[in-house]
Amino acid sequence: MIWNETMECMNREDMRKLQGIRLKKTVERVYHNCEPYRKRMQEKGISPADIQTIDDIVKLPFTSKKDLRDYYPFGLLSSPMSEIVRLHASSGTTGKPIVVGYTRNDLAIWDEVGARCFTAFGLGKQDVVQISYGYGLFTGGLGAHGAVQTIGGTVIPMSSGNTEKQIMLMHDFGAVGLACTPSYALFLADAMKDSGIPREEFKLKVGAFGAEPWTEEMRREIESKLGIKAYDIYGLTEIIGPGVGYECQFQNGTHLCEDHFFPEIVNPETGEPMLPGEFGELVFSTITKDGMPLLRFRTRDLTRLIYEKCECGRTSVRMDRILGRCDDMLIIRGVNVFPSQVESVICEMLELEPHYFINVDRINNLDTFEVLVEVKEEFYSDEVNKLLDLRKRIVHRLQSVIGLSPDVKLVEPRSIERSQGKAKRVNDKRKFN
Ligand code: DLL
Repeated sequence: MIWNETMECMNREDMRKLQGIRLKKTVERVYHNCEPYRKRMQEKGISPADIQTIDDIVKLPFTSKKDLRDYYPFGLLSSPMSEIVRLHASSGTTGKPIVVGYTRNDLAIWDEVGARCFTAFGLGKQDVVQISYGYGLFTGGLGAHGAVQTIGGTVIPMSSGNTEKQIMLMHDFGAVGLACTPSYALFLADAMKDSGIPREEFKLKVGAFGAEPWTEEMRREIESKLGIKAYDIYGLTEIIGPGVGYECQFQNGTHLCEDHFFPEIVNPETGEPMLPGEFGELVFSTITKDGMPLLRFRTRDLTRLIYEKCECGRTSVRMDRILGRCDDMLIIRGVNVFPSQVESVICEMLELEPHYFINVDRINNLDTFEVLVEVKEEFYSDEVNKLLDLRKRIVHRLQSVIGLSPDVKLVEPRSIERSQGKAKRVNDKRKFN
């Protein structure tokens, strides 16, 4: 099922024309209503008249997370406060959060793109959907909430936490859909097992998982543990929240709502555009928002864009899985390491649970790299020799994938702390030296 066929299946040429018209309007809006943007454009020697088609986008200045911090809280709004009906914020690792203001029209756009996602996941008005993303300033809860209501489904506004109750209501209310982070989905899978309620008594079929990077191996793990289809949903606060992109039934890349959010891929170091299909940093311009439109926002997310038509009939550009964030990348003894590489190795090994934690430190000027992995119950009590052999195999696999041999520690089942929202999987102590 497709929610908005006109937009999701528009031919490429018409889409580019539409994007051009919308970009032009947005540039005019920010130029006349938002001083920092006007100043930036003047500094670059450009005016709204220089933006006629979508190809002109490269003339525009970038916006960074730092800009959102510098103009905290409302400096980047392009609408008066009287038009802003909602605020959301995302907490950074340091200091003040990033704040986004939405007009009524922006909330309607958010509902619309969210409805595209949940429709693509196969959900509709007959379905009960449990929303276990956190409600509040985080966009996950309320974003998914609006989406499910828009398609006419029944929302269980659970929020995260209170795991036993999650399982009880999922069972009693007959939830068919579950929306939460992939790491929390795994946590709920264990809780479901512990509850003693047989799987056949749950109606759960579909998951809408996002807000953190996850791998194909993690998807398989969730799908088999929960017995559902696990779909990827992508988004970020600065742009709108969940609903910027979603997978269709072919689970072959994330379709982007490019009639609202125009994507580019640039070299993360130089900002130069990459060639179509190349990996780099994802950049978005919102081309329909009123409250806080952003031009060429540097997401720090690393991926590539896929322009081939999808089997589902949608023509929208797709995004490959997020490899990680530029700033998630660890450099250990000079080697670039993404936590997702560790995750894929761990998830492919039968004896391991899909939970891990990476510790990095620097001792005597040498980087240390430790990976804690949880061994499954049935393998943990095995003989020491077998565990030693398992450890050796993990080190070997990680060495061949990453090019570094970490110090692997096998730990007891369920000893690594579980998360109810975005998982924290790395402790890099070097930063505090
Ligand atoms: O995480 C919005 C969201 C909520 C998306 C619920 C999906 C579901 P922020 O807290 O601003 O917003 O974090 C945005 O999270 O730049 C990515 O690095 C990461 N992220 C979000 N979705 C995905 C995904 C929400 N599906 C940041 N895959 C983004 C990988 C994701 N990373």
